[in-house]
Amino acid sequence: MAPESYSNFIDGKWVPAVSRETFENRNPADHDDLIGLFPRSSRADVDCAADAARRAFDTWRLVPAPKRAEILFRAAQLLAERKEALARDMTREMGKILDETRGDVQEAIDMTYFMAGEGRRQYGQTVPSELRDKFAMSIRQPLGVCAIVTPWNFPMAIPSWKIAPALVCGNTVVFKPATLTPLSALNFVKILAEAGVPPGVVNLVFGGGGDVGDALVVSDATRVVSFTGSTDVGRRVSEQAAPSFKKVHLEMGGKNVIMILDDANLELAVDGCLWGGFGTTGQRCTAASRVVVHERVYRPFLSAFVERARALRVGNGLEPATQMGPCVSRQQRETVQQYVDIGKKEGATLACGGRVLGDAAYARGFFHEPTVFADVVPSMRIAQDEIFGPVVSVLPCRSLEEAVAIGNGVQYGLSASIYTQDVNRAFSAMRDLYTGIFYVNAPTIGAEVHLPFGGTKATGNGHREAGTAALDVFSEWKSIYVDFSGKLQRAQIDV
Ligand code: UN1
Repeated sequence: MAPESYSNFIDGKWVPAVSRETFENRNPADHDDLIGLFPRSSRADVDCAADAARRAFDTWRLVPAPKRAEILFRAAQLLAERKEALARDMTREMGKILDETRGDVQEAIDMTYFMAGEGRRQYGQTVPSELRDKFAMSIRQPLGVCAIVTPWNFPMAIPSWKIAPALVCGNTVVFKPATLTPLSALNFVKILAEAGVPPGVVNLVFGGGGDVGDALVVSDATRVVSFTGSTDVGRRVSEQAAPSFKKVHLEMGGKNVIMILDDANLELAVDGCLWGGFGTTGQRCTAASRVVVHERVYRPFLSAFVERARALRVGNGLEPATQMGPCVSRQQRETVQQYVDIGKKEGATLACGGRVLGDAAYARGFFHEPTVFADVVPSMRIAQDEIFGPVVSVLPCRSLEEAVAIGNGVQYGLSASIYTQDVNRAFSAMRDLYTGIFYVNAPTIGAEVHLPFGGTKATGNGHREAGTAALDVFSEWKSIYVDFSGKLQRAQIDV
């Protein structure tokens, strides 16, 4: 049977790439399973999409925000109705277990409802004027065409974090999803169209970063670029966009820390580290890839954690018993293998895992054992680099101060967490960890859609997505002065 062939979505129509070229989408748990062929697009396709988005902006920006929001509300309802099928498609194309892909779709539902609510808010300010018979106020205005470039690890949640606020603010969109997860992107855009998003308002262009992504970033038509992915690519996006002064929102790497103090509830901490470290096979920017443990509880923590990591059931995410799916691709698993070698060479203790799972049941997928390195020193690369796989580094510490210093001692600043029963120490760590997100007695993952999401240092460039903070990415301020005195009134003149 010929594989299913999918199209780009430009100006409300499903169209192949101008070149007619395609790429394959395969299941990482079973690479014999070909999900479909998707357009390998290029600059010509991006130009068509950007042009459609530019034209659509002229009318979409004038649709009242509460009306735009009604369309989002309908989209959220459709997502909720089809949640199970969407989650299954997602597990099939990127591997994480069904419970997690259900959570991914749920985040998209939550974000779309949340932004639908913003259609009736988007508050500005009304302030007293310096002058009599004059009003002073500010409103949010849309910027135009937004380039939305998203990763494969949250194939529907992250697109929704960007597209829903972009639309409710009155912008139009050209969306380039990761080549590893095109089906979930297509499912999301189909639902938006079905909910009533007019032609040209959301355009979907499949293809690689070097072709489609770069063309979008440099296009004269795009006024915003919102990118989630690696720090290296984010730096390139930033450089390419700089000459045109377009707004760039970057959400990049993480090397997140869980700090476990000597008074922690260890059972809870072990659970948190397991979920934070190996959820999504460690392929989250919020993954708890470092665990810093007070020396008084280091040994008991380590043995309990290793025992639980060893017992994790790895397999196809579509099977209900599976607790951890495959790496998303062969390349991603190779990166994991390289870091296992690096960790061993650096002198860390391989406490469990460390091997590719390749025999019988695993032969057709990109499986890797859950891996724990112990006695890790902060300067080691496994404690510094974002690995994006099922590898957790455990480091000993002697005090809260040392834990905080280790926590801050990386180039990233996304998420951090502390396990302690002491409210004073929890608050002081919360203040001193220079990250965008902080958790107490919970792992580094699990951010909710109505609070700002993002990080400091090499994780971001000062913006946040999610919550009302996202409106700041997708709108800009206009200050308005209305003088109804009927005569010349002069501000900024000494009287
Ligand atoms: C990501 O890994 O890029 O907080 C996003 C979390 C999820 C989102 C992660 N809600 O872990």
